Amino acid sequence: MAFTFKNLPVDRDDLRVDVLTGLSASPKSIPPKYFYDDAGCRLFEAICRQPEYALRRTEQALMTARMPDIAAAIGHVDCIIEPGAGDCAKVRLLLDALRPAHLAVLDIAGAPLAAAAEPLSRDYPALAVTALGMDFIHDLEAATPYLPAGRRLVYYPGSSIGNFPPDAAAALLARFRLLAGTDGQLLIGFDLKKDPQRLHAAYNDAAGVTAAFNLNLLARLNRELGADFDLACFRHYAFYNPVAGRIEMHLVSLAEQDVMVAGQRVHFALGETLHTEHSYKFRCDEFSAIAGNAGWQWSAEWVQDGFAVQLYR
Ligand code: AVJ
Repeated sequence: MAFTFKNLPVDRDDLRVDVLTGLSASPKSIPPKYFYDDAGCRLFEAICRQPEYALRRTEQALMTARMPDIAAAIGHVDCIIEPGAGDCAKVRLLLDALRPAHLAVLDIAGAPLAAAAEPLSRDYPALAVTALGMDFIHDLEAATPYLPAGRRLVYYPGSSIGNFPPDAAAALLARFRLLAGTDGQLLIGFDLKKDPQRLHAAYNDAAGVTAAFNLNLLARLNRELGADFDLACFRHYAFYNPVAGRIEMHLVSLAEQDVMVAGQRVHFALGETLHTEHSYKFRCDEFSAIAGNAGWQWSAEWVQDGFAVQLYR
């Protein structure tokens, strides 16, 4: 039925500025959100099919198996809001169970989001769908004029929250309260701490798909910023850091080399790392402490095979 798409202005030259800033820092780093160009999105889907990477499959299995209970705990909602909705596949289970009148999906990649969200308004004829192409990490407030009144549920699945260090995660969850409004709830999925060998294997799959995903970041910079990274001169290196409670992904320089990026010369020493991602793993109590700092009150949780979904008010 009703479908609305708005591309809200992103008032920053994100990729160029963020990459040049990250490459001039020490240690060098690039924010993980830049993994997800078209090739990166396809590679991430391929990661989710690898036997070692169970995160997506486990969350789907949990949501399917426990949905009656989850829906009962949530109760009636008028609007579901999903930041970072991407292909809009995950929210369907919730739409089936909760039958809200309104769905708002937000993503930095506006055009693919609109393409994924439009079919939802056909498949759910009573549902009003609003797709907002926007940078919800830096400018969440821009979404509020497009959200209907009533009881809202913010849905943040997939352990995306694991990309943020605990302080930044708490800050983002605090901003989600703006989306939820008064009386709102938050349903969030995250990966649990588990056997470090299992974690290690999940980010070092035998087929090399995670390595290709990591290296695609350099290919993207070659394509979009006219950079000249030689992908054979960097090694995918991912490991679980149990002190920090996170997977760290790096691209380690195999030689001393200079690379041109957006017209600037960037020097890499032999063995120097370009840090590309943190993927934090939590215990349930650790996560509820973070959400508690953000002003959310724990109300229920579901755990299955090393993955957790928690509900907050
Ligand atoms: C999309 C952030 C949940 O951290 O597991 C997968 C991204 N990186 N393999 C994760 C990712 C390497 C993924 N998240």
